[in-house]
Amino acid sequence: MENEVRKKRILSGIQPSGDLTLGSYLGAIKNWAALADEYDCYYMLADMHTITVRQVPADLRRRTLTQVAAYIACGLDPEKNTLFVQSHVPAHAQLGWVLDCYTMFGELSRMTQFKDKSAKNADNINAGLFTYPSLMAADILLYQADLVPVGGDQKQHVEICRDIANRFNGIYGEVFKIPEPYIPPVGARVMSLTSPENKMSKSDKDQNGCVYMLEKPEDIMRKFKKAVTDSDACVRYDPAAKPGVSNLMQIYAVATGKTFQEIEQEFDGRGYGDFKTAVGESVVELLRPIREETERLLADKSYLESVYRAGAEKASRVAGRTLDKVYKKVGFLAR
Ligand code: ATP
Ligand code: LTN
Repeated sequence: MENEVRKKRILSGIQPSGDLTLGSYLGAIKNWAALADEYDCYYMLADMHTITVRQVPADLRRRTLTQVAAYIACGLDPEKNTLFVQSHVPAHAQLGWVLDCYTMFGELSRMTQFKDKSAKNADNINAGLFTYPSLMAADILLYQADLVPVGGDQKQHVEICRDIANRFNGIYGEVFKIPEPYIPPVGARVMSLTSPENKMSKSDKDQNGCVYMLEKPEDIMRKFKKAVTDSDACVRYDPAAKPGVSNLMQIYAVATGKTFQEIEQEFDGRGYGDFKTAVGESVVELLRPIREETERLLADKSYLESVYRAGAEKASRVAGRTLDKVYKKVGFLAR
C-alpha cells in the first residue's frame, strides 16, 4: 500500500473559537471543497488550539458541532474528506510535546498571532498561546501533508512548521514531509467592514465589522449597507488609498467570479449605495445554501457524530504511523 502512488495530502483546520465568518469561508473553507477530488484531505476542528483563549465549555461544544455541520454544508463530502476533531486524536498532543522540544523560544516570540493575541488577552498570556505554533506544526506533520490551505494570516505558522520539520529531519533523516502553504490569490485577507485596516475576525468584539456564515440575510444586508467606504464615490481597486472599497471589491469578486476590471465597469458612474447593495446580495446568495444545509444537518446529531467518529478513526491511523516513527527516532523505549 505504502508503495502505491498516493494522492497528495492536505491538512487544514479552523478553531471553533466563535461563529465562522465570511473571512474563514473565503480565505479557507471555500478552497478546501475545490481540492477534494485531487487530494487526500484531512480537515480538523482545532478545539485544542481554541482553549489557548478562555472558553465557556458548553459554547465550545456547541460551536464544535456546528462547525462540523458547516464544513459539510460548505461542500466537504465526508465520504471524500476526513473530518475530525483535534482532541479526538491524541497523537496531536503527543507530537505537539515532542515538537515543543525542537522549537526555539526566540522563533515563537516572533509570531505575529502570539503578539496580537497577548495584547488582546493581557490577563491570560498562557504557555499554550505561546507554543500554539508547535501544536499546529504537529497537526500538519502528523499527516505528512503536502499542502496547507489557509488565509494569509496563517502563512507565518506554516513557515515555522517548515522550519521545525527541517530541523527535525536534519537530525533524524527524512521523517516529515515539508508542507507548502496554499493561500488563495483573492480573498486571502478579508477585512472588517467597519475598520478595513483590520482583518475580519470571529473573535472581534465589533460584530458589525464581521459577517457570519450562518447569519440571516437581513443582517448581512444591513452590515454591508453600513460598510465603511470613503468620500470619493468611485468604485476602483486601490487597497492602500481605498481600503474599504477594495475590500468590498475583493468580496464581490470572489462571490461572483468577476474581475476587478469588470466590477469597476459595472459600477462606473454609480454611487456606493448600489455597489454595497450588490455586494451584500452576492454574499447573501453565496451563503444562503450553506446556512440552510447547516441548519438541516444540525437537526441530525447522530449523523454528525458518525462523521466525526469515523474521521477520528481514520485520522488516528494515519497520525499514529508518524507518531510511532518519531518516538522511535527520538529514542523512546518501545512499549
Ligand atoms: P480568531 O478570531 O479566533 O483568531 P479568526 O477568525 O481570526 O479566529 P480562524 O477562523 O481561526 O481565524 O481562521 C480559520 C481559517 O480562515 C484560517 O485559514 C485563516 O487564515 C482563515 N481566515 C480567517 N479570517 C480570515 C480573513 N479575514 N480573511 C481571509 N482568511 C481568513
Ligand atoms: N491556526 C489556525 C488553525 C489551525 C490550523 C492547523 C490551520 C490549527 N491547526 C493546521 C492549518 C493547519 C487558525 O486558523 N488560526
